[in-house]
Amino acid sequence: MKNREIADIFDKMANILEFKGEMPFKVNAYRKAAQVLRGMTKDVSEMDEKGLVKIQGIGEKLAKKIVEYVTTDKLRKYEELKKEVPEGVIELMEIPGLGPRTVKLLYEKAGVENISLLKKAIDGGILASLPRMGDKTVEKIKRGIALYESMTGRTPVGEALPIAEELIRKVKEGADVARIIYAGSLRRFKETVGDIDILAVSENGAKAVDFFVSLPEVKEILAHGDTKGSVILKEKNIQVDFRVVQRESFGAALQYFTGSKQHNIHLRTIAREKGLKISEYGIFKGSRKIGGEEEEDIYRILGMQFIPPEMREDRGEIELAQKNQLPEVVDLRDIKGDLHIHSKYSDGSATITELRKSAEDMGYEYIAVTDHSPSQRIAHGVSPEDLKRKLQEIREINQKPGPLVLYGTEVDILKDGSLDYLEEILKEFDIVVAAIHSGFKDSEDVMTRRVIRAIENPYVDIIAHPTGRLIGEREPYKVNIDAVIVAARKHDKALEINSYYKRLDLNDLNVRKAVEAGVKLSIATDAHQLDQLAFIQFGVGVARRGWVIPDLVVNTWSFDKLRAWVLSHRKRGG
Ligand code: DGT
Ligand code: CA
Ligand code: CA
Repeated sequence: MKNREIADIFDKMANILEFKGEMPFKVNAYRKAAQVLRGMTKDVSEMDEKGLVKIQGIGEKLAKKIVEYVTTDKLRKYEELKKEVPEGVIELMEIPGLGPRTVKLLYEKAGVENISLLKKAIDGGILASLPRMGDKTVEKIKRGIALYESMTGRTPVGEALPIAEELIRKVKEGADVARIIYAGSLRRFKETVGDIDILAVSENGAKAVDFFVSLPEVKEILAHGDTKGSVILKEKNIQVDFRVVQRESFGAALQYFTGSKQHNIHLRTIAREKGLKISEYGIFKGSRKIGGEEEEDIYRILGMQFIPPEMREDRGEIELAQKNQLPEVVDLRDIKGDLHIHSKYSDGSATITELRKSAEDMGYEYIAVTDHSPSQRIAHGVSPEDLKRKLQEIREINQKPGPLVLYGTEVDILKDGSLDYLEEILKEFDIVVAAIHSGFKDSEDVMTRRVIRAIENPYVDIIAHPTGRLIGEREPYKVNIDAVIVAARKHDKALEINSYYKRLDLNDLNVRKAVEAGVKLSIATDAHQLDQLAFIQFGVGVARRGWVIPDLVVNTWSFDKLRAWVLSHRKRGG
């Protein structure tokens, strides 16, 4: 969607303006507009200037710019700004922890104008000698570079998926394709994807490829043949590989291009042992093709269960499928509710009534509205007085038919591991999610103690985003996750799989550890806007990658079972 393309440009413009020392209100107007654009569900290309100005956060000037980009695919002002600063400097501002002001200092005092010069300045000790640059800051910048580089060329799954879905929709509409699907790491729901792989069946492959590479989203064509087109998109510079195959090899091609590479290599070895051969064209006995139109053919003929794409990482899934012992992993359809959502009572943008309506549309039986506690000042933690109003509102809402709204909180775990509400307040909640939002730099011992003390608290049911990482932006805090898992098991508490696509926390490997220990999990979105309730699919993706069965997931349970579980903690006193 144009919205995201424009939002990215506005953010870059804000950076450049700030770097140039422009007035803060100008800079902030661009940042604010970018944020608004990202939160919108309506496509700006379908709006005119008048409609745009009506949106809060978009003034007349910015509305004009949006229209300009929609109609000309360019923004003159942005092109001009780009010429005023070196390209490398614009990239430097993308590094976590390196805002425009620090970059300006580095540029002016040390001539740092790209990442490689920055690294040299760090290694040569030049950086540490600059004003306002202690060893600690330099360390932080070093970690920021490492995070940035681990992401370069990779896109979070939550950003790649809507892009892929939109491209598929357009190809379906405009080209003659009988089948079309995304494959690769995206279909495996890996947390970041290197590129998007799309596979289609068409009677007229060359024409379908022509159509694909000519889409307006395309910035650059890397390859353009009769059966394959590779392009770079304007949005995020993400690469997309589009392949057209024959109807009779669709299944084999889908299996092949879904990967992972390691999974496929292992399958090929098994095929060879059986005197068979698999390729993107089919499964063969000698020169005779014995299957490949459907993906299921491959696994069946190899003598194993069908393996869900998310599990195809060669982490033992093939051995289990051969023994018919593959776990039946949780599915989106199993989810009965969302136990971590923010409303207007704290920093969410929706009312409880609006949230309930969306939950109903999603077919949920219940949702928990879990606003922040008071120590989260920036996030407008809810005061004890406002909690009374909130509880009253929820009781009234629950009188009307619809999903049950649970009175919840995301309470802060304080420095010493105690909670940010007193017991008499905590005991009123239907469900308590506890989380760390401060002291990220504390030692592993301190952090682990904090989390475990929270787990031991009888009022805590779920630990939210247990490691605190933000993909490409912030490392996890130091916490001994094995010890946390042991404590969660002992006290029968759940660990969250936070589905916000920059968190995905616990990650797939930690989820797998939790599953092996028999620890319960909550797959929740941490939604701050209505449309973020749909992020649940990313959490389910992580859960499937971690081999989670539905029984372990507390929000696949009926409300009665959930309620009994919560009460059991309080009864046991821990
Ligand atoms: P990515 O894009 O880096 O996130 O990861 P993938 O898994 O999407 O990798 P990609 O796009 O390079 O290739 C898509 C799939 O195609 C990959 O998962 C497996 C298959 N594939 C590609 N190249 C090879 C190869 O050289 N050998 C094998 N066995 N499979 C390959
Ligand atoms: Ca890929
Ligand atoms: Ca690829």
